Amino acid sequence: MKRILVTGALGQIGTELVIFLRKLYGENNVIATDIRYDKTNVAVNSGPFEVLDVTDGEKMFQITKRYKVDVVIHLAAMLSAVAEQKPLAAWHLNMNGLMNALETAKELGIQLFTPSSIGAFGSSTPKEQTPQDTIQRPTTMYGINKVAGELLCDYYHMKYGVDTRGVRFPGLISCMAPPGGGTTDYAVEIYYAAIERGRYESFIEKGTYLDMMYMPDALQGVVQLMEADPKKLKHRNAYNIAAMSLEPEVIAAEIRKHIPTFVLDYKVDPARQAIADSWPNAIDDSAAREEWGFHAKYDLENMTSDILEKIRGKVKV
Ligand code: AKB
Repeated sequence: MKRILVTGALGQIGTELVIFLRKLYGENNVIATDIRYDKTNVAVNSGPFEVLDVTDGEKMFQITKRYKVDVVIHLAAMLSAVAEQKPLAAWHLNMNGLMNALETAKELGIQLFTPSSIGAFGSSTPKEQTPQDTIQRPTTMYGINKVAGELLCDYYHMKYGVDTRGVRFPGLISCMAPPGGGTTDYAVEIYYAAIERGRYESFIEKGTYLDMMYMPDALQGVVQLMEADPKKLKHRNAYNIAAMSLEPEVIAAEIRKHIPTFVLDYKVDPARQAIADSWPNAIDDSAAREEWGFHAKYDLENMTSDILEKIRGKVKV
């Protein structure tokens, strides 16, 4: 990757990815874009930034061309819980935004990364060690968008030779920018609540296992996949990647090693619980390991120590 444009750069992944990429490829070689402008966000004030609504295909094309971009990392999307509340808006943003990114990549002959998700699976998918290639009949609008997105990326690669690549992200845990409207957001909130209040009320039910990953592993994965030898990529548009399968009590027990008085309560949100129940417990990421060497470094123990220390440093208790 030489010159990279990131959409949705002020989101949970984008904010950290832009900083990570600027360190690797140079500040001026990473163009951050987002629908909103926030001068306090580090992605805005550490290098080039453009306001971009990804449903505006012409503007996306013009910015990408003007900056002589080699790679688009298309992150702008509506997450699972909000997409269930606003299915038409989700379809509009998630699908038209992706189509614009694909058309831009096709017209300019450049690479495109876009993430899929564990949300691309559904209740009829095997729940344990979910294979790379398996049944994908999601029951959420977000999941339908993700499956359609995986197929569209395959189509643009096969038909037009676009170098499309992607992973199925698990829930991502981080503390630089908050997640917005996802089902796995509880796993971020719990750490803030532990530091700020010493207790948390989970909207996801006890015993609900979902794949999670600490952000540094996700960022490393994006770069590693984009730099991988294309000849080795048999599943280029949506590799399962995994780090840990967690449920609320397991996270709480780990937090108690640092904050022994931490209390976890439950106030389950039926809408988000239904989404979580339709997703796998733990996915198999052997294709990503074999084809491009993915390997998550963080487990629950080292992630928890790291994130608690970071949140302590930024939150006034
Ligand atoms: C969500 O919960 O919607 C996302 C995801 C797993 O794709 N974090």
